[in-house]
Amino acid sequence: MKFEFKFFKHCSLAFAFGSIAVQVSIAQIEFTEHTIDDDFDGAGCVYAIDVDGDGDIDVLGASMYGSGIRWWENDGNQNFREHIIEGDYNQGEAVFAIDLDSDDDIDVLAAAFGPQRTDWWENDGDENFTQHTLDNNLQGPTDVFAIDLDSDGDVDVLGAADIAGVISWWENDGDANFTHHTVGNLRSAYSVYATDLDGDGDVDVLGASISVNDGSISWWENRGNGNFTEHYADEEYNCAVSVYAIDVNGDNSVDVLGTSSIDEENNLVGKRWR
Ligand SMILES: [Ca+2]
Ligand SMILES: [Ca+2]
Ligand SMILES: [Ca+2]
Ligand SMILES: [Ca+2]
Repeated sequence: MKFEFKFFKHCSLAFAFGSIAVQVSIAQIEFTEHTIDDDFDGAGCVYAIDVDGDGDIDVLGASMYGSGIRWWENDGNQNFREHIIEGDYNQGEAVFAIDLDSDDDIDVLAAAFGPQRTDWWENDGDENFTQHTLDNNLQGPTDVFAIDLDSDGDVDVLGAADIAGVISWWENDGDANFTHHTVGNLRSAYSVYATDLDGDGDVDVLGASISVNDGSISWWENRGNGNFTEHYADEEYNCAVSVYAIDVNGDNSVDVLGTSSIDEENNLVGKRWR
């Protein structure tokens, strides 16, 4: 089976799942499809950032079927050249990129479900990447994200793990040495995101559960010193596969978006349900 990476001009999000919790109507915008790569088997996740720091946005991808972790270099005119970050990386569920070690270049994070790996790749400044293991104990990792969660000036890592049923974070000591902590338990955790949800200045955590009968969109209030208190954005939201948060309606409070892989009649329609 082949999947393609495509992008849609003027479009920031494309959903492929059964339902979307918040719908935003956009009038009179036309989208033109462009293919970035039509030969990336098992395309499982995509992210975009200026990987090489030349002022244009590049694309990263993780493959679920053995095509590894790759990035596509933008020449400035949206012609993309493929680079392999890691060729041997099966069941890649997630990819994310940020300057993780604070040396002013973009590093890469990824999670692989079956191999039970969460890794990061250090950029040497010329987009030569060296793999580091973040965690190989957490069962069934499904997502990875990074932000300064403890407000100490360095970027920490967040992860969701389906089989372990947990939302984790790894504390950066400032030299890219990471210590594992648990944000909270979440059955069949499938997606993680973090932002200041309650407007008190610290970063809170969101998680989506893909559980068929016990799914939810949960969030954990950051209470400081690595303590988190669980709340629900939606306690009964089965087969949740993705969560994100932003001020959708411009009222200066952050709203939550989620996607589910079931339709209103509880039929499974999502491609990634397991
Ligand atoms: Ca670039
Ligand atoms: Ca870096
Ligand atoms: Ca930090
Ligand atoms: Ca907060």
